[in-house]
Amino acid sequence: MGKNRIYIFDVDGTLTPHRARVEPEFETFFRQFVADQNVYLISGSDIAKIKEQLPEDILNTCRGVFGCSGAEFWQQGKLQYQKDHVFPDEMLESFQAYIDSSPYHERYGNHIEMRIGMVNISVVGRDATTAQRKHYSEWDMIAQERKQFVEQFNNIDHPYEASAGGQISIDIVPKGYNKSMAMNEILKRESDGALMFFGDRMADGGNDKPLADALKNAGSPHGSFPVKTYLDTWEELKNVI
Ligand code: M1P
Repeated sequence: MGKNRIYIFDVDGTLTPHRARVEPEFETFFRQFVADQNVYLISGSDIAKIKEQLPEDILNTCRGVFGCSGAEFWQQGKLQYQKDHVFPDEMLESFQAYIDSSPYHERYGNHIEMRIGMVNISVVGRDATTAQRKHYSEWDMIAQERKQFVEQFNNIDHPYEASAGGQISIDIVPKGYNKSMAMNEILKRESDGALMFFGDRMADGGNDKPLADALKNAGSPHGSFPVKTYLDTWEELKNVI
């Protein structure tokens, strides 16, 4: 492999099961991969949640970790920058109204989470257990509640955008505060880099799409690899080493 190949990984659904810790066998493989290659991570989650999913030695061996869809950047455990934003009260009230009016009636708490540069909203709530998450996610696959919210929200003429990254929630960011921000930040540091991005949400409305699109527009040698689970990621990476 060329020395300038730079790997960028989404976390949930790409390196780990959703909001869960990395599987032990993949962890062993990935620890070595990160040691041998140039790796960046990018998640819609904040650094506290990323640390619940991946061990700190792996995070610290990465060349950098972007949290909050790129609004914060960490290197070797040190914060490099944060790009925060104050969301209008009326918008937050409209999110509460949306949650209250959902036909999905189970609610488990923590429905509107403020993060650096973004808001994460969830009808079932971030305090849902794994089983409760799965239940909502299966319902949502049929009801398409999140997809419809994202489409409607993105059709409104305002300086905000929505995407669905994980299983149960929607991320809202100021327009452009999405994962595509990472491309320029990485190229500033790796000017001869060929960026290879792995993500599980590259379809319309997914939070990996803006970065996949930015890399496509930037053209060769950059590229994206859509995966469905960490097992797909593992298979792809086995071909690299
Ligand atoms: O990193 C992907 C997503 O992970 C979580 O999603 P969910 O709770 O819906 O599975 C959230 O942290 C979300 O913000 C993030 O995009």
